[in-house]
Amino acid sequence: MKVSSKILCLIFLIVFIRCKDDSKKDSEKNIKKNHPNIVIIYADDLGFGDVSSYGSTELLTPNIDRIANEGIKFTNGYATSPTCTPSRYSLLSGTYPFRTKRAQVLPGNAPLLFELGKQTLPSMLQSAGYKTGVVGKWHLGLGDENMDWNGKIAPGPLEIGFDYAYIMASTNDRVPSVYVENHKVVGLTKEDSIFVSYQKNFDGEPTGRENPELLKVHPSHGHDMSIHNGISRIGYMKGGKSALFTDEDMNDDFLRESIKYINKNKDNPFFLFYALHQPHVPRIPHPRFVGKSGLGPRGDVIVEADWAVGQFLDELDKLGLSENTIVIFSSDNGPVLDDGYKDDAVTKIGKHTPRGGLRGGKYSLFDAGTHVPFMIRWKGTIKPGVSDALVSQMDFTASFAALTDQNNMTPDSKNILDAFLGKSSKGRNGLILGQNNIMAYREGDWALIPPHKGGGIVNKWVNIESGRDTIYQLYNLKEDRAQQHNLAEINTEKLEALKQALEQEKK
Ligand code: NG6
Ligand code: CA
Repeated sequence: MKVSSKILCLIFLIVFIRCKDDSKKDSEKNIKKNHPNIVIIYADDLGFGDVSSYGSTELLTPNIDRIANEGIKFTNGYATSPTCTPSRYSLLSGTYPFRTKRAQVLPGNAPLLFELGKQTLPSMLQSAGYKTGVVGKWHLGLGDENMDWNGKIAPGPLEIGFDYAYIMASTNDRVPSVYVENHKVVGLTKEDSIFVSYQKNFDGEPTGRENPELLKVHPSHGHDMSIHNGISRIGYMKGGKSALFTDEDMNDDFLRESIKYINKNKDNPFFLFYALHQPHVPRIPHPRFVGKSGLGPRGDVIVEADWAVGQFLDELDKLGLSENTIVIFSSDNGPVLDDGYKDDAVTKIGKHTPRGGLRGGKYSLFDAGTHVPFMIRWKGTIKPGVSDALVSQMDFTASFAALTDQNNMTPDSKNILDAFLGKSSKGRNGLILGQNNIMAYREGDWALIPPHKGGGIVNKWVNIESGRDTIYQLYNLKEDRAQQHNLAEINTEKLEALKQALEQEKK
């Protein structure tokens, strides 16, 4: 090579490296573009009427109310399903639960529910430069068919877009009663491995069925298998004593980890899915909250959760992040009183109405199954107010993709950012509620429940109307919030229109 061509090559190389460097800087610039932090605080089984800003007078939630009063309170906010797993699945995947057969209440040893490689809310935000974390209840499956709780627990949250996870392995009423941090059970030692079965008990291990004398809380239905902390649960487990969580401390554990997470990530845009375990069963408040509500443990754990929300909001203030953080508060499904333990939820309810005048509750296709408290605060950006727009948790992915210049690649999430930010009174057009073949449809002022085979009128274990019937049901929620008048035979035009709209939305 001649000297001149050598010099030419060198110049070319320098130019190339500089260009590459510039484009790297550009993409870093894009990422650092002051996107707001996003926090979703997600209660478990909290009803539309369980929050004082939504009308509760017997049970006060001053801290949750702060989010509603300083932000937008949605009067038509929905989870997609009346149970936990499908609602959480659609929130994180932007996909209707009915598209995935397994998207229903999962046992504690179920493999991860998500299909790897598909966009999720956290993976979308990762692409926008966010640090993403989940703390609290998961209930979306972990690992694969051959999961060993003593080894590496994967795939899980880290494989679907979270950078950090500190989660309850399943639910507080399902074994294993442990937390998982990233890929490992927290506090597990080599000398004391943990074993889990949903088929049969381990030799010599007590159960709630056979050893009620060991219980501090007794089951009312189900929940009579392995005992831990004086509470029998669903499923069997053995060993792992040093790893087992203490129900009384769970609220403090999740709060501590959430606060740690935002402190660690305060210099990045971050996303935190802070999934509270209250007021799901077993309802075991820390002793400092016992008796605080006058409504028994169900009320007490709501007071406890409300306190944690207050601590979390205070921390955002302390870090100077409140103006740059979107805080969402909602619930995964509607309320239930007796959900399997004798915990006075029914006897001490007094005048409190968890469903807040709606019909049904958890597990129900009636409105209270999915119509939940739903509020969004973004101090200094969102003008406080009330919105009647139809909004769903499934729409976070597309809406926050729009906010952060990303593409939504999920099938069902809709960009309703303007409704979320209070700039528009129009949310989504229609919304399918439920999972698999058990569905209802909400559009405008209307709710449609197509006929269902079987399914009792009242789910007798929990004493909640299932909403399922063998005929079409059509309700005008504006005029008839409590769904007392089935208009299917009177307003056949509306019925036909909604039947078609439901079919269209399913596509
Ligand atoms: C039910 C449980 C209930 C609760 C629910 C899931 C029995 C008898 N009932 O099967 O206690 O765990 O599943 O709740 O076992 S959810 O909020 O996580 O969806
Ligand atoms: Ca739930």
